[in-house]
Amino acid sequence: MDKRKKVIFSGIKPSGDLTLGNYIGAIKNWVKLQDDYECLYCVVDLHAITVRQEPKELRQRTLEVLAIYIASGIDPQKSTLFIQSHVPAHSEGGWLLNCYTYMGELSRMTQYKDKAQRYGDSISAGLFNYPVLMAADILIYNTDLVPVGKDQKQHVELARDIANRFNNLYSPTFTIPEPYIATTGQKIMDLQDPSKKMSKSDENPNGYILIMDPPEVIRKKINRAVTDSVGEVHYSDEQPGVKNLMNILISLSGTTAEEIEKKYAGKGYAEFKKDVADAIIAELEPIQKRVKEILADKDYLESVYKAGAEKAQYMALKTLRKMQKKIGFIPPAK
Ligand code: AQP
Repeated sequence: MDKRKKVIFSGIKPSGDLTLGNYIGAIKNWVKLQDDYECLYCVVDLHAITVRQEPKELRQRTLEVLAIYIASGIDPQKSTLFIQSHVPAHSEGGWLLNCYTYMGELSRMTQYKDKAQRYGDSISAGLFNYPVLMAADILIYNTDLVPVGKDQKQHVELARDIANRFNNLYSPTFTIPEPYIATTGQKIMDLQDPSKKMSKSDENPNGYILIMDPPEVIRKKINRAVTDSVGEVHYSDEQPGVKNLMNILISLSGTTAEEIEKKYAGKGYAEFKKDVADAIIAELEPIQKRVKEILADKDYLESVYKAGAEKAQYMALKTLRKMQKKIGFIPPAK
């Protein structure tokens, strides 16, 4: 019987300060997976530079993201925590896989099409190619499951296609990964425009809540969150702003939509919004405190990402060497 724990790989780009969307949609779920799977959680700095980053901010954010992972409950003793650029096999594997990916496939990626519309000709080649780097991230660890939001499913499917192509051309090399869409952990929408997802690079700070936002800012943003003129707390697509706030409350407090509807029946939105803000603050305050402690202890943080990179590199190199051998490269002399 195969006793190997299934491998999970996931990461977040340090391309902006992390939002409540990243927390509910990704990190909170990752914590739950640690006991049952072999988990690798990465700060994907190579992905962040597909859009221009200020070097000083990128450095600070990369460490802050790692501190947020740990403060949220990801245990470095159970999961492998590392910074993507510390494991060069990601870039090398990405280059190799580029040569087994078609321009047509990449042009069909919805996220690329959206961004190309926004940036026009000034879109970087990195943004076009990034799904191939993501395929390498996944395949070099022989990942079984990739926890992603629905928006990323297409990229995992591309990784599967590339893996199958390589396996068929040579011989079985990669595990074929599956997207793992968590049943809990909703897609959190923008507070000012609930038709689009909450994003850390949004221009309007009132649209998102940051994991590190102080309590008074959280209250202000929830108070300003767009609702409607219905005046009743209903879980309905007709009331997307209210539905989004309910999803936040459901994800954080474990209550159900029915319980929430009953509790606020005939009460308007003020008390409901206050309780949503309270739930967010109760969840984030202890995390914020811990993040600050972790960031103040540079030696500890360094020991975590050093050990993580060593373990990740060991796993990744095994696959990379296999790829190189099958392609026909001469192994380096010993
Ligand atoms: N609003 C969201 N609701 C639920 N899950 C979300 N995720 C992001 N936003 C939400 C999940 O977070 C993980 C990694 O995100 P990422 O930062 O690497 O990329 P992203 O999805 O492009 O996030 P942003 O905030 O929108 O980044 P920018 O603005 O820089 O492009 C994924 O698992 C994602 O599903």
